Amino acid sequence: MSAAPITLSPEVAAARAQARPIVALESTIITHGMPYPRNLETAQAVEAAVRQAGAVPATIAVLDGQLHAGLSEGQLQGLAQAKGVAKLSRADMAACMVTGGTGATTVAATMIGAHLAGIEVFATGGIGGVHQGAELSFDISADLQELAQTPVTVVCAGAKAILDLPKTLEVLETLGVPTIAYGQDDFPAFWSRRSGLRAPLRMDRAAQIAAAHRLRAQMGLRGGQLVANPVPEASEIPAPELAQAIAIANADAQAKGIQGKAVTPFLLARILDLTGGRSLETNIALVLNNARLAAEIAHALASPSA
Ligand code: PSU
Ligand code: MN
Repeated sequence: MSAAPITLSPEVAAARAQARPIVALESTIITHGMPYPRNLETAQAVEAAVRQAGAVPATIAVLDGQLHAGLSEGQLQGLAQAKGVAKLSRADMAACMVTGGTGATTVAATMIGAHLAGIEVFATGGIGGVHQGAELSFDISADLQELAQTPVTVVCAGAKAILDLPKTLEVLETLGVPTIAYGQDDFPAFWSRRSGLRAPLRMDRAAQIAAAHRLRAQMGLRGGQLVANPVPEASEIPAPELAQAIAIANADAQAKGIQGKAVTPFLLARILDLTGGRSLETNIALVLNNARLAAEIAHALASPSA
């Protein structure tokens, strides 16, 4: 069999060889989730937070046809400023690579890249899920299916209330994805600590999350785990304050006939506008918080008892 079609940065390759903790990071948040230059500053700060926690960051992206785990400073800067970068999921990753394209990886594609690189933990902001009105549009993110089949533990801050959260939890249950709230009973809702919905599972320690990851593999259970880590209290925007912006953003998307891959980036940009940039500060705080928890889980996985 030929080697996995992924290029590890020297730092990631060394960490793999020495079985040191590594945290994968996605790139769609950089190209489609935040405006320049905050996207670049955030990507750099998240990598720094992972290093500070004693793990190695591995940002995943396709650059000129090459799938990378671990980007150089120059590669990260280029991606943050590039225009027209593709947003890649399971369906279009290989096509982008064979045509020499450049693409940012969503949660689904980052899980695939992480798994190819031998990385078991991945930190992001929010995952894709079931969109409001999905009973008509059928818009359900491929992230959910990926969690059901690729063995990577994904640390997020829950899912945004731009989605239909009860339906998102239902689909995760149907697919057999362990959905674990960290340190509380409520499923967090990205900018808000609470969604008002009880999470199916709760864990209070990174070591437990790592142990469950290991045990699932030993039992031959397919797929990963979803860890929902509430945004730090000081940075949260309570759900009622966002309800109006979310309603407007969803109505605008419908009125403009936004479809497919364009839906999530459209909603994110619209909410940023409608909250006068406040949502971005919360977004940055929660990604950093997730990077720290992911590093703790990576440490636990790298220790022999896990
Ligand atoms: N949700 C967020 N921020 C994001 C995304 C989702 O709060 O940046 C990005 C992630 O990369 C996620 C993708 O995997 O959007 C989901 O897109 P879609 O809904 O088209 O599957
Ligand atoms: Mn979609």
